[in-house]
Amino acid sequence: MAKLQELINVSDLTTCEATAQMITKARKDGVELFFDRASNMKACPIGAESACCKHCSMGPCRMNVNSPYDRVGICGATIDTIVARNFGRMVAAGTAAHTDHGMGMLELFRDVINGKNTDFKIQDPMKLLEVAKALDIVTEGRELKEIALDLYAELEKTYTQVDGEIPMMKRVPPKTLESWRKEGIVPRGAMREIMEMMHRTAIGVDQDYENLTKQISRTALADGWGGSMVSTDITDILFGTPSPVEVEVGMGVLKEDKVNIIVHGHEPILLEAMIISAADPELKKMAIEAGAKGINLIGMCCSGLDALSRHGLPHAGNFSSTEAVLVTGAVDAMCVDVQCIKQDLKRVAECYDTPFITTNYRAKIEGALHIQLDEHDPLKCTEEIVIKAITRFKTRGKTIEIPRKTGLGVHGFSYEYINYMLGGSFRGSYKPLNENIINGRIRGVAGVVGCTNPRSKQDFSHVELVKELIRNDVLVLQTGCSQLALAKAGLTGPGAAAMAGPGLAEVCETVGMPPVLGLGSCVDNSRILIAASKMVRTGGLGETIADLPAAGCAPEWMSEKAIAIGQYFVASGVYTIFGHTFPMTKGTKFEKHLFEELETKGFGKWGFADDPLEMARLMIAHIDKKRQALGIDKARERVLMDMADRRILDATA
Ligand code: NFS
Ligand code: SF4
Repeated sequence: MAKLQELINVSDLTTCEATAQMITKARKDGVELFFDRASNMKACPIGAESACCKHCSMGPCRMNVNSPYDRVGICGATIDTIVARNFGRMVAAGTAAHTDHGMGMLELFRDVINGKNTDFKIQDPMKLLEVAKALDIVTEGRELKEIALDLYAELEKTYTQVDGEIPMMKRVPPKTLESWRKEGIVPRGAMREIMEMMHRTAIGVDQDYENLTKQISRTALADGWGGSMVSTDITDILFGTPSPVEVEVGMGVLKEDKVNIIVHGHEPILLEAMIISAADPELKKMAIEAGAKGINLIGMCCSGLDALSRHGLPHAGNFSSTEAVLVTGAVDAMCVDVQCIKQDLKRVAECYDTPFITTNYRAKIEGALHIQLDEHDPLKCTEEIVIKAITRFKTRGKTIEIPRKTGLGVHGFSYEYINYMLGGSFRGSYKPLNENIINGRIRGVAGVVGCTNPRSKQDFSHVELVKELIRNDVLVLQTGCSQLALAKAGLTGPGAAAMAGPGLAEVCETVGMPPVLGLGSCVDNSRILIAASKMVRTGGLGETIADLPAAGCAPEWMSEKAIAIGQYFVASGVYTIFGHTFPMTKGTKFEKHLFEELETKGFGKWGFADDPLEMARLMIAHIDKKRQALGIDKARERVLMDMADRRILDATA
């Protein structure tokens, strides 16, 4: 163990008590975690500003981050070309991850309707009809299977369509779509957009940062309004549309007397199959015969968020806690599929005799046990994993330490449920939300999303930012690892309304909702797009998404997927702030383009801040600017005056 580790205070690495406890235990056990490596390995300063190009073997070419225009690459590429190309490739990679995941869900949907997979069935036919109708598929007087087959064929275009607009463009507010048409960025199929993005960023192709930006937006839109949106809708159709459910989160959900199985990754099929296997009476009996009180299935990261929203399944933590949870020694198996799975999980699992199993042919880990999950017969894989976990339970060592802390919160707010919750079952509508924004009780809406990162104190910025936003009457929508940060901190329960400003608190108390609404995994950011689209269509808040008093933030991001998400929010009209680092050389034309010029063209724009209170300040200032442009800033002043008046009255009473 490096000496340095002793010097780094655990409280500087995380605000998650359970993770802190496990970092301390890992140090005692002599087990290195990614926190230690992040502390010991300095980020390359040129790479951090994205000022280096290795797209051909004449290079790699490194620019000077302090005076970026004093040289060009061997081929002549300028700093703007280099940074824009690097950024474009991040967007392409992020989009590929979400769309490949979505394509997998669509294939599963096809197999279920064709009877090739009999373990699953359509859980939400109403949603199937709703999505079909939104895409102009005839539903009247037709069999569900017929409609489903048409829907499959239509949605496949999201990925494969060579030319023309993808189907989900029908859901975009008309004026927003018009601005995309004008700019030439309405996406075709994601495969085409990713291919073109990769082509245009190769040596000697597109060397105009503004032109590159168009393809960057087009690719990202093929993710948000394409691959991710299809993934969310199909997952809802297959496994049920979430509605609010109370869930326990944090490492305290591990049970000393049960067989603990962790599922970590992103594609819902593994966890859905695991839910069936964990409930299998024979396997349960086997667990009891092994001396356990039962099988305790737990999710992590986005797989976990999917199952938490849909089934109320307990969740052990976000990205920065996936190694730490193994340090408890109480995990009897960890199985993974794709994305955000640190290679070192295998080694940490070995240190604690935990079986670590990869299940997807696209994501093997050298030396790790692989049990392939066959989409046509998924239970074969998951049953085997449960048996392995039971075997491990029997031989568990004595050095188990489970942090006691858990958080309780309400999650599973689909955009459909927001509709119902605010409008009531018979007149479900976004009107009450819009009205409360117009009258100023709700100042605006913020999406706080994204990863945690060992270079940033875990959960700290997420929690402080959200606290500040709700204190200022901003309603917060959440997805991804951010949602878990807030859930652990206890801000996703109705009790959190007490921490909100007077206007937002009043709405939350009337409706009985928390001021922080968890919408699910990262592909479920598409729910935020649909909600924004509904707000525009409902009226009173402008004609495009860019007119809404709304802003987004990923304060502790780390994945290329986050960059793709950020770009589709920006292209959709949202001011989007990223924290702690940004892959951008300062003082470049490309930076100005993303951070200022896009907004003048009617899009959103990028922002950056390191401090959560500064992030909140920028977001609130933007929301207020939009309120002013809509002419509803006066209404808010009145509401605040009313509150002040009331307080004076109370004081004099
Ligand atoms: Ni999103 Fe999910 Fe978490 Fe970041 Fe990774 S789990 S898809 S990328 S780290 S939020
Ligand atoms: Fe250097 Fe140009 Fe090759 Fe990039 S593409 S490595 S800038 S020569």
